[in-house]
Amino acid sequence: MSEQQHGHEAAQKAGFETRAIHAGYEPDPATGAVIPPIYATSTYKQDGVGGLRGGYEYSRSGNPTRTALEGNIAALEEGERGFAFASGLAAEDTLVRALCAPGDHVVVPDDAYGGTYRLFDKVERAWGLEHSSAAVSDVDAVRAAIRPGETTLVWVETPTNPLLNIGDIEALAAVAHEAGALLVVDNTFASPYLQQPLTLGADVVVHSTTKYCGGHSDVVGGALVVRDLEVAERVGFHQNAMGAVAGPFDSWLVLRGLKTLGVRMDRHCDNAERVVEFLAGHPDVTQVIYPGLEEHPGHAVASRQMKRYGGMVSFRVAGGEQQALGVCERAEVFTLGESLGGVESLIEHPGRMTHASVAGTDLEVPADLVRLSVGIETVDDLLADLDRALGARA
Ligand code: P1T
Repeated sequence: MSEQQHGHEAAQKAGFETRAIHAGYEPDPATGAVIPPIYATSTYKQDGVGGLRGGYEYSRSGNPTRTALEGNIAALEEGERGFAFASGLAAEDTLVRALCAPGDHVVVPDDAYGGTYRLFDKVERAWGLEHSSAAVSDVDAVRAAIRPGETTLVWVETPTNPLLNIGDIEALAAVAHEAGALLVVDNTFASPYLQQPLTLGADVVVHSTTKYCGGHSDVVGGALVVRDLEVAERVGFHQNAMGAVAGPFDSWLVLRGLKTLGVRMDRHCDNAERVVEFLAGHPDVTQVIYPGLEEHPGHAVASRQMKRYGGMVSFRVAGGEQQALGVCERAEVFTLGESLGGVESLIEHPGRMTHASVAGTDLEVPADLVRLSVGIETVDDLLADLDRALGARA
């Protein structure tokens, strides 16, 4: 591993925010630049055949800006190695092909990002990988879905997208390991600031860095962090062999975003808590879903494994799908759009938007469901916007 991949030794052991700002990169010895340059280069001059400077040969295989990001996110997740990809789904596909073979079986969540389920159901299945779905909040159901000797991965999101169910990472890791499978946790909703699955026994963390890691809705990216060197080798080989890498500019944007992850997440959480309180008191809201609520079935587990409960809030509205669509369309400060985790608040209708691809499957979501990505604007403006959007009947 290069010097940069490990970053500054002290930064690795420091507090979260110090690691977020320093890990993965040391000021450039030639210029002192405190921020890694965007190395917009496809190839590198060799000092004689095979005489590589810093191990760099070709930018699919390695690029210093990407290396800085990979070292940083590995330090934040307390993993052995990080890998940056062109999107969350590219990271997922690379991971599956690195760790599974045709004929294997994986357990996937029965509530997850629709695109993740579509990847397993429409792409990996055609490659020969079978899957069964189980509720991540039900450890016994996950155990029952495992096929001993065939299941190579147990795949979990926690909190899930969009229903914010909570999986007990420690218990799920034990169940996966008992059966000789690895536990993969998609940590996109929590971000490494709120939860570090590798420290709880997970083997691989997946991120759509498009979301909280990038944090500004200006980049699409993905990442994997692993804690085992053998898994790292397989993932590294496939990252290069499959080629869905993060480019240098995208890597730079995600790295810049990560530096402020801690302060952003705290404000996302503060604002989400106020939004939850407001929605819980609104007569047209039939259910508020947030792991921070005591009545949430995953509250105790979330309190144990998460620092706070995050910036995502889902709720169901009286009046069914038409009213839910109306709320989405009437909101103004909350922008109607897919994605999440940026500084600006977003609102969406999962059934028609992010989860349209799972209609008719085990993963279908309620039609009266609205999902919020609560941003870091002035919270009173967010509450007034929701009040206006909910107030008028369609
Ligand atoms: O969009 P991409 O960067 O490829 O990441 C896919 C992905 C993976 N995992 C989770 C938990 C996700 O939420 C996503 C993407 N989700 C959305 C675009 C969304 O609006 O829910």
